[in-house]
Amino acid sequence: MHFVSLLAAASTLGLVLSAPNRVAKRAGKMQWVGVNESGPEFGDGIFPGLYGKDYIWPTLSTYDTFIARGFNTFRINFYMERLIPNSMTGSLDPAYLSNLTEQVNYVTSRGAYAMIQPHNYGRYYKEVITDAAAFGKWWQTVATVYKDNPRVIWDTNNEFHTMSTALVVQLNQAAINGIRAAGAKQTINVEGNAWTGAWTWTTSKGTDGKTNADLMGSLTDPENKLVYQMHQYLDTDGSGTSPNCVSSTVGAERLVAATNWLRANKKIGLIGEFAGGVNAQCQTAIAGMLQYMNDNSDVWQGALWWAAGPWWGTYMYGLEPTNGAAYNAYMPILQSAFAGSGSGGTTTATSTTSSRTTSTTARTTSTATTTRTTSSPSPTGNCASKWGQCGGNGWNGPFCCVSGSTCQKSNDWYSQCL
Ligand SMILES: *[C@@H]1O[C@H](CO)[C@@H](O)[C@H](O)[C@H]1NC(C)=O
Ligand SMILES: *[C@H]1O[C@H](CO)[C@@H](O)[C@H](O)[C@H]1NC(C)=O
Repeated sequence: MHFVSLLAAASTLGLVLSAPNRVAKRAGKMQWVGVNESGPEFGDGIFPGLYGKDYIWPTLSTYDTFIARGFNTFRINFYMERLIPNSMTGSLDPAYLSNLTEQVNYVTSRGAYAMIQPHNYGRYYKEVITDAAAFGKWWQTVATVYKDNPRVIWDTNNEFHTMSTALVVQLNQAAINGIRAAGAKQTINVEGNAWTGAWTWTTSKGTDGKTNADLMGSLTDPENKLVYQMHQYLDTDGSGTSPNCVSSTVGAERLVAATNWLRANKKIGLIGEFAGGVNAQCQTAIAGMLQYMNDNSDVWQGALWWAAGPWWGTYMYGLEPTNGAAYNAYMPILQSAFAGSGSGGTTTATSTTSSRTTSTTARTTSTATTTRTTSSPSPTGNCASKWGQCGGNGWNGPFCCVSGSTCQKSNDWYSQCL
């Protein structure tokens, strides 16, 4: 249906960057649109790992670049083991938490959503998590920290796979219960088995012979704010490891079965990871997928590109501003599809409404370089600059703020100049 308009949009891509106002805004209808932020989840299996060597935090200023272009949701990838080491029922690592909180507060203070996403594939120290109660406790501990921030979104875990679907359901339910037990009322993204693939939602079986469609609909939430997060890549096997897309229409096609399931079960969905290579066929396929989601916004409420982050180097899907391999080719398409979506993108955080968020995770054949490029707000004189950290457990930096901002406590681990 929209193929013609897509081609028209594609043909104007060259103009979009230089003259954005000449391109009619299409009405984006989704709540949560944005990108995955990578870095903290690098160094898989190296726990706790070393900051600057094994992992890195996203560069704070890149959030502003995206927000200015209509993105309102950031899926922040990290590891459960680094945030709560030793055991899932243990306590938070104050230093890692402080850095995560800095990211979360930076994003939400700008009116965007921060999706808290343990990139763990249903594993803790590489073992499939079978203790649902301990997993629920992990979530209760984490949710307690951010329960009062209305722009936080929870994502139970990245891409459960190669396990029992019934167990995946149990773990998701334990996470929901733990988050609610903490008193947190924000939106929760749940993820399915089989890498939470949208195109295989109704067909891929877990080790118990059950598909996500068979069992995931039974999850319950007293707040009624569940979002079913699925992932979708457009290469032959859907793994997101090739720059090629199957066809120019594969994006929309791969969402049809999941769309029908969501609608039949009265659920809301979000594509937490998607991407295509830098070529015309993929660009058309991605634009088509986003158009399809906007057209079916009764069930699709979010889309997050995979991925930005400071260490992607020349990675084919890298969206890091402004020299990521996919940045120039895909920002106009994403901006066009996201325009008018959600309520983010403002520069002040005033809303007290709770929100749903989207999350995407992706697999990466990570060839991370060890270039370190952080550009968090730097202290001015002896005081922290606006948006900077100005206190919290374990904080060694300035405790005062430059004039025009005041130090406000977010929680025991983080105070920020606002
Ligand atoms: C937190 O970030 C700072 C840089 O902002 C870095 O020096 C420190 O090592 C990081 N700590 C952790 C645990 O990530
Ligand atoms: C996304 O990142 C994770 C870990 O960083 C990796 O395992 C996965 O393969 C990546 N996805 C893609 C499509 O590159």
